[in-house]
Amino acid sequence: MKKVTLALTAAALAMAALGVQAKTVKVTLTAKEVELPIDNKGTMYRAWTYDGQVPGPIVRVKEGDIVEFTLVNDKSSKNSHSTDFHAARVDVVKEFDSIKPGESKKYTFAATSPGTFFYHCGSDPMIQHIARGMYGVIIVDPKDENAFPKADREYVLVQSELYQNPDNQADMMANKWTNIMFNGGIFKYDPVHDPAATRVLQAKPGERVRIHFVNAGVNEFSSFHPIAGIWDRVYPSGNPKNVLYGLQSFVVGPGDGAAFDIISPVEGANALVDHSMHHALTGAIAILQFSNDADPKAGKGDNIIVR
Ligand SMILES: [Cu+2]
Repeated sequence: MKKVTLALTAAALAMAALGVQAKTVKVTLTAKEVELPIDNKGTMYRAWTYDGQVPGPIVRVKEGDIVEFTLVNDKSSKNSHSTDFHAARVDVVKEFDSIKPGESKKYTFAATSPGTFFYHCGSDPMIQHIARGMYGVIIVDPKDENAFPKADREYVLVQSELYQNPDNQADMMANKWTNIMFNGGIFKYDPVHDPAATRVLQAKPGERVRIHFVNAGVNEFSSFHPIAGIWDRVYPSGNPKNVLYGLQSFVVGPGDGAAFDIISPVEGANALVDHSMHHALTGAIAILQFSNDADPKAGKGDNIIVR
């Protein structure tokens, strides 16, 4: 308890220095080892997850918030787990260390930088904990609500690699992946390459669509490109102070993130891909369908990740 109070005080002081009234946001994630589908046919995979989902739940806070984070390692787990938030500035040894099955751990950090950040398990061997699915996205919205042009819709996409045998670390170290996935599924949002796919991303022509993109890796870089579109703006790390205009592709390395804005003047489809072709053609394609009939709820609120 004392530790938490001290950490809170330090975080509050950091925010006071920024002249920000800190709000405390409680976030709890539970490490769970479960079977999950990795394609549209329902092929199951022995995943390690946060809250039984890959990617884990989206954590969304505002710049200046104090995040009071609790990790629970479910008692059914067979492994120790941990959480590394890229949006945090803390002590790696104290805050990011592992807890055993049945244990829980709390730490606190100040969300001082706005952006689209990766979070992941850092327990040994980290390559396996991430590759099996222990990753997600924390979005820190800027405290200045006008820092970004307003997005009409937002989507989260996390890129990752599929290693056929989740117990084979040697294959992970040797980069012997078989598929590249968005949001934990092969061609999850691509009915063109997989007729079993039932989901796409949706928007209307003229709308500003913001893709919060994270590359969970574990090894491959992503050359993220909208086929038949142009990124109107790209914000490296998702920070509104980092802005690039009119890009065809932008490279996001393993463990990195960025926000991508796109606007289509016409109805029709764009295909969001990792333009490294052996990545795209093994699963890293997501259709963004622009239609005047787009579902008004898609890409808003809790629907910014299409499960
Ligand atoms: Cu883990």
